[in-house]
Amino acid sequence: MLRLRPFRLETFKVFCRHASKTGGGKPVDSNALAQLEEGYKKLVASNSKSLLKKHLKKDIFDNLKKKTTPSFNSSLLDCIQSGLCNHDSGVGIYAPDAEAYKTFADLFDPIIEDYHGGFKKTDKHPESCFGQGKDFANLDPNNKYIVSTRVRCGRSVKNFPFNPCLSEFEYAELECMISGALNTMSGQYKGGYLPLCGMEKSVQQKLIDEHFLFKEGDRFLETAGASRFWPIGRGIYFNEARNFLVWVNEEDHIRIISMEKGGDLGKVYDRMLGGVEALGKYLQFSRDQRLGYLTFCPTNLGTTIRASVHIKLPNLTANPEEMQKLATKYNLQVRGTSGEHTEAKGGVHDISNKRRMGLTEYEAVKEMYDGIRALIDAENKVCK
Ligand code: ADP
Ligand code: DAR
Repeated sequence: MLRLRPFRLETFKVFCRHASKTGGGKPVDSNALAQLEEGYKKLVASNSKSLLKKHLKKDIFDNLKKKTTPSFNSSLLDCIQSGLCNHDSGVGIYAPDAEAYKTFADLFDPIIEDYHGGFKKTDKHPESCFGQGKDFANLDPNNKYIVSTRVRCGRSVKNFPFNPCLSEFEYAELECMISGALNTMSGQYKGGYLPLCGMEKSVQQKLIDEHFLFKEGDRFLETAGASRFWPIGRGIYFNEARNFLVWVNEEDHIRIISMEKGGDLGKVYDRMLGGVEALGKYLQFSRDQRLGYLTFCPTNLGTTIRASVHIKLPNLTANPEEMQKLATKYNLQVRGTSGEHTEAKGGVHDISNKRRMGLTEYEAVKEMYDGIRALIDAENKVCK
């Protein structure tokens, strides 16, 4: 049974004011068009390796540059300004609202196909099939390689646009709805919500350094318009054991995270699944028939699951070509110790499944499981 917050007339009035202000179908203004043309010219001339540069061909650019989404008036500039400003983007595009995936499908579809290993515009993401933790043995029972294991998924709350289209009030409204649902959690999930507003800077930095809390001032998100009114509406939920966390309104409305020391992937995964189920009793999540669960970034669509290990593989690290060859073979993403766009510190890499669409939740976690086992086997072979 879904228990929504009591209807609040002022919420509805603000929503109408916001929607009327941003009602779709308005032509793109000349200033935005000029920015778009200028930014596109610079991108084409750059040595960017982003998927945006790879797939935004001139004919697609010309066909899309004057389009806007029907409900929130999001433009092509709103979608790609992060990639135009940051030529070192890996992807370079976000959806300001769910309709953008359809309005700008000619650009999103080839980028989705490229990133998610061949998910074509005619493909349909499968229905959810989560499997369960006992399907996955401990990846490192002797604690030789794996420092910690983390599994996360993202969820967007129905009837709210993504970050760049949220009003200040809607950030607060979402935070209220999500933290309200979190504060009903019991058993191993019982804990407390910490808004970023009012959080001591030293506490915030410690949580970031411990890899619990998201970083601040991400230039990719800032230039995508996802950091407006910061830190209003943003925060983190912890359970008492601090192995279940929820990020509120960072990149997505909700990131549901389970993590702990060691390699017990099954236990970490089960804990995340229980959290998703508990929150789903109070909140309605946005799910598209074809794209699966909807998120702000196209790299997170579908299952939205990233299963990762912080792992030390000194021999493979000394042989990066071999490491990358295996990562490619098993659809793994090798990142630095603090996640994307960071370097490995102390030989610790963050290695996770790369693709999230065109496979079930169980298959996405299995792909990471098989890949990490293959990396550990290779580490042993290289060492002998
Ligand atoms: P996401 O990985 O959810 O897409 P980010 O890359 O922005 O989000 O940040 C992930 C955070 O979680 C980073 O601080 C990263 O160091 C941390 N992290 C990722 N995997 C693990 C892990 N297995 N153990 C501990 N921390 C992790
Ligand atoms: N930083 C952007 C997005 C990459 C995917 N990571 C997300 N969504 N957190 C880039 O294009 O590099």
